[in-house]
Amino acid sequence: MERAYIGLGSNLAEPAEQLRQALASLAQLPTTRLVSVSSFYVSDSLLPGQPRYTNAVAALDTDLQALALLDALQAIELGQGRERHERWGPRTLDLDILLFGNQQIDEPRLRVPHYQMHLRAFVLYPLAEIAADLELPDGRPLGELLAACPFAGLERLQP
Ligand code: ROI
Repeated sequence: MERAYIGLGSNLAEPAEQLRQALASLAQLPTTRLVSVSSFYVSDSLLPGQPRYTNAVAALDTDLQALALLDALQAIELGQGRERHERWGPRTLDLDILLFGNQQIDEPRLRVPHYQMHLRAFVLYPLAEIAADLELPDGRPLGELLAACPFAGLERLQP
């Protein structure tokens, strides 16, 4: 069994509702337990001209292999109307495997840890809420990444 951390994001069609639906689907995954969920956070898109994103992070304990989990996450995205037009385009739902235990995965379909998580306040701050003492597989403490990534621009929603 591995502890996986999933980044959730949406900037279309009632983003907070999209996240709630996605969390309900994560809780139903086979051989998987939804362990904890961060608050929801709103922030501007990293790309100008897009609606603002709502983001959160969830912790799962799962017996699925990483690629099977990726398949399951993509099925949830599609089930919630995700359409892939342009890369980094607006989306109803984005589910990213941020961390998968201590595994470092480098495959065409999946890189873990997520290659930009250390730069993204909308990933690091919700992650810290549910896993303050986390270390990345390379040994870097989450607190060190947070110290280099200002909270500025994140708005934490009341649960
Ligand atoms: N910006 C924010 N704030 N949140 C996201 O989830 C997000 N996802 C993206 C891009 C377009 C890079 N910007 C984002 O894919």
